Amino acid sequence: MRHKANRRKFLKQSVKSSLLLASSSAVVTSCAATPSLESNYPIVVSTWNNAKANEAAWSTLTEGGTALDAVEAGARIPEADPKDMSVGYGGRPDRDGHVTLDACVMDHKGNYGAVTYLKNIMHPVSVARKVMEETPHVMLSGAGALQFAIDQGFKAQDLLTSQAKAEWEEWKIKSEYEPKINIELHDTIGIMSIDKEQHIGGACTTSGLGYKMAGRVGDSPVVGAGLFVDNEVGAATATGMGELVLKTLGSFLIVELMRQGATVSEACEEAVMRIVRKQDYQKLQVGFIAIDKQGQVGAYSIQPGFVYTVTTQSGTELIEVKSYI
Ligand code: SD4
Repeated sequence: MRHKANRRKFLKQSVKSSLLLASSSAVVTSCAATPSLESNYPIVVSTWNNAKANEAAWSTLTEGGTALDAVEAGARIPEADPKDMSVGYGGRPDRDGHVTLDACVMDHKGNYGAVTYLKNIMHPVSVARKVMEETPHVMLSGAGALQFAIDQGFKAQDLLTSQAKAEWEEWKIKSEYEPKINIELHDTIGIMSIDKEQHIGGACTTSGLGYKMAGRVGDSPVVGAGLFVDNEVGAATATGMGELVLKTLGSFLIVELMRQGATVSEACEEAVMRIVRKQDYQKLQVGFIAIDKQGQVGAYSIQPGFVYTVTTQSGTELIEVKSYI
């Protein structure tokens, strides 16, 4: 079993690293800053098949934008796309027919901003950035988030498209709530970038699980769950069943494991293992992607079918992810 062999290797490494961590605080910095052999940045990485988002992010980088500018520009692409039914405009509604959005951003200084349960605003990622930059808070929710967005000049509009409405009406006939694995292979976008200054930025945006209960908030806007960036170490983001990610804080875990010496892939695999060891995972999907400070990318998921998109100077590639099942 490959994952067992990897786990043994990783656990050995992590014991070694925790010994180091215990013996000297200076080692923490050197661990964190230990460069891997190859540098692979500027880079943009996103969950699922999000080539258009990566290309928008890449253009932003090439025009001199920061990693944060890049991930915001990237995330806005599926948010505005009515065909992407897991993000922004055209997203699947909750069981009462309301499209409610969660999003966050995090920058290389460790700043973070988020919105949850936001209705009627096409670009929650940009509102999240405004929360980060223009308020003394990190998270605004519901009516307060909407009021803030409007005060900041965002336009309120109906986000329920006729297609999403028709599917919801069909769903209502039986009203059976069952999250679907890998819906149409494009889903919540988690996007991370390293710019030419080697600064890391990340964003995550979603309409959450289709037909969720009114008021439900998932992992995507929660720091350490749907996204975490630490400029000394790397970044991670999650997609899939948010409840599983929230119970294990996978993105924070991945970054901390990398800090202690795990490779990007080992860290992602361990985050999945934390879920499968404790939770009922058989019918659910969670996928993680991560980058280290040098731009090395790793990923792992519970179920097969998860992919991610990576863009570097050599172009854009879609990568299939190894899974536990
Ligand atoms: C959530 N994690 O709201 C999001 C949904 C998602 O792929 O990522 N779907 O739980």
